[in-house]
Amino acid sequence: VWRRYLGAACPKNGDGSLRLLNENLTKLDSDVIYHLGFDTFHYDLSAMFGDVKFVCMGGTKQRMKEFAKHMAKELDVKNYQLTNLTKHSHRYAMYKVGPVLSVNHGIGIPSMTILLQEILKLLYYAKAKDPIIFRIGTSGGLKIPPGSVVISSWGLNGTLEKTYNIPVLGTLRKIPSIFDKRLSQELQSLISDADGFETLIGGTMAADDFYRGQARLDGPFCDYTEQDKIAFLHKLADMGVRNIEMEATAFAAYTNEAGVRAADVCVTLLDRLKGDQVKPDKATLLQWQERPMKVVGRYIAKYYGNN
Ligand code: R2B
Ligand code: URA
Repeated sequence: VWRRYLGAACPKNGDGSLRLLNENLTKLDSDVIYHLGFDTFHYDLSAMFGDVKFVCMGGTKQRMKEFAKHMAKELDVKNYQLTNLTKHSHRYAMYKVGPVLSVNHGIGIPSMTILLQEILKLLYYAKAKDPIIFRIGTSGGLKIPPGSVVISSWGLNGTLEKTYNIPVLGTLRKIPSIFDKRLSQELQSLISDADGFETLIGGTMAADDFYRGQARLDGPFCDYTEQDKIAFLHKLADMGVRNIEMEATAFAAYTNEAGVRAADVCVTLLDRLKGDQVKPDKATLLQWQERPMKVVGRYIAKYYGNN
C-alpha cells in the first residue's frame, strides 16, 4: 500500500532564503540540530552561516576537507580555518570556506538524508540566500570508461522507479527524484577535452546496498547468476542509467521538496559490465575523486557573486 506524494515544493522567500512549511518549527523555543551539534538558542546561526551560498556534500570526511581546501584556492579565500564545525556531535565533519560549506554525509540514503535535512534547517535558520546544494561522489559506471564523471538527470530506486520511497506513519511515500536540468547542463558546459575526462549527463541508480542491491557477484551472498546480473545492468543502461551509487533518489527528492537547486556529480570507479571489484590503485582513485571537485569548484568560482 502506498500513497502518492502530496507535498508541494516549498516556495522561497522574496530574498531567496528558504521557507520551510513545517509549522511545528515555529513553536520550538530552541531547535536542537542534533547530528550537527548546534541549536538555535546557544548559536547565532545567521551570523555563522548567513553568507553560505553553496553547500557541497560527499561521503567521506577526508574528501570534504580536501574540497574545502580546493575551494579556498579556487576562490582565493585567505582567512579560513579547517576546523570541523560539527565536532561535538562526532557524526559528520563540516568545514566552511567563505560562501562554501563542505560537509560529509557517510554512506547511503539514511545517513545522507539526516545530514541533508539538518543542513536544510541550518540554511533556513541562517537565512542563507538562494543556496545551491551539490553532492560529489563515487559510483560504478555502466558502459562508460572508468574515471568518467556523471551528472545525474534523475535518480532511479531499486525497484526501477524515479522516486525516493520512504515509509511514513506506516505508509509508503513516493517522492519524485528529478534533478535541475539547467544546473546539470551548466556544470557539464564547464568541462572540456582539455580536462582529460568525460563528463556526461544521465540517469543514476541509487541502491540501498553496495553488493546484491547493485547486482554484484562478490558479496557474502549471491542468489542470481552472472547472466542475470548482466541482463539487469543492460536493462538499466537501456533505461538511460549511466551510473550506480547510493544516494541520488533521496538527494533529488529532498532538495526539490525544499525548493533548493541541486546537482549530483559522481566519478565512476569501474565499468560494472566488466566487473564488480574496485581495482584502481590508491593514487588513481584519489586523482579520479578530484574530478567532481573540479566540476563543482569551477561552477562555484564562476557563479559566486552573481547567482
Ligand atoms: C558511492 O560510494 C559509496 C559506497 O562505496 C556510497 O556512498 C556511494 O553512493
Ligand atoms: N560506489 C557505489 O555505490 N558503487 C560502486 O560500484 C562504486 C562506488
